[in-house]
Amino acid sequence: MSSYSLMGVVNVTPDSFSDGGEFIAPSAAVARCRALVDEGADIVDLGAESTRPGAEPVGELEELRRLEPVLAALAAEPPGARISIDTAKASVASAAIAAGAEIVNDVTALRGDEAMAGIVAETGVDVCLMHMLGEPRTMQLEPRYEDVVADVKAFLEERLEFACSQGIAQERIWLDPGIGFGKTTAHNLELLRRLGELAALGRPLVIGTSRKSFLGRIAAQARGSDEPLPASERLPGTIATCVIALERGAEVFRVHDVRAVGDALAVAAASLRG
Ligand code: HH2
Repeated sequence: MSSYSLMGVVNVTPDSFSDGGEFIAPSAAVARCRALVDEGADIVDLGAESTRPGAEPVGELEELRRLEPVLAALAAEPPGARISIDTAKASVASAAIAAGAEIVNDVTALRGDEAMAGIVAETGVDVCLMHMLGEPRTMQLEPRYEDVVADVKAFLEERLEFACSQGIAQERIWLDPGIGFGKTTAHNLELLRRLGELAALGRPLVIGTSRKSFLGRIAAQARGSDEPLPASERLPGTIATCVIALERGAEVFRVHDVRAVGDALAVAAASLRG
């Protein structure tokens, strides 16, 4: 991996928190993948089940129905970036890998489907293991930690060990603190501030702050307003947090706005290098 990678988000969903419904038509999703690659995405992360707070789970058949035409079109004409599949279901990961996906982004960190670890091990793809407290439907109801960074670190360490015990090569594993997944604004900020403690685990760190609601809450507060900024106005906060995360060792940036974040990270990286 170069010093960092840009992972562009493509949500083939009717209900994602920032772009739900925009890319549910297969042609729109495929066009979005190609546009994000033009913007500089090294990876496109395709997902067909929203994990926003309060989201209801999507069945396997529906998830496959949304993804299959998109995967087929990308297999017929590869987009020029690695394809990642954002799913917790082994059957969906398997279909995506058969169509050319090289990364499994599992927000349950191999806890959602007991067949997932085996699929990842057998196929030798990369896998992102993310921390989440609880499940999307309920995760924002008063999340509590002893010490959020220590708790997330212990979880990721345990999941890393589990993945290796299932035959997944350590070099294939990426880790993600799961910004916004069962976390308050204070938890998210502390994870960002102390990200170096997670980088010490020695595996590439993925960070996903893009357009998340805590950014809208902080910016609104600074303006003296109680009304959080909408997702469409959270790009400045996304950039600020990505730059901080880069400085603290993150390597993969999962974002909706690839061009803008890419430009910001290029300048930040050049400054950090001196
Ligand atoms: N965040 C979301 C989804 N998948 N995967 C990783 N590894 N890290 C994240 O932070 C992460 C993720 C939520 O964002 P989005 O896909 O835009 O929304 P939704 O879940 O509503 O589709």
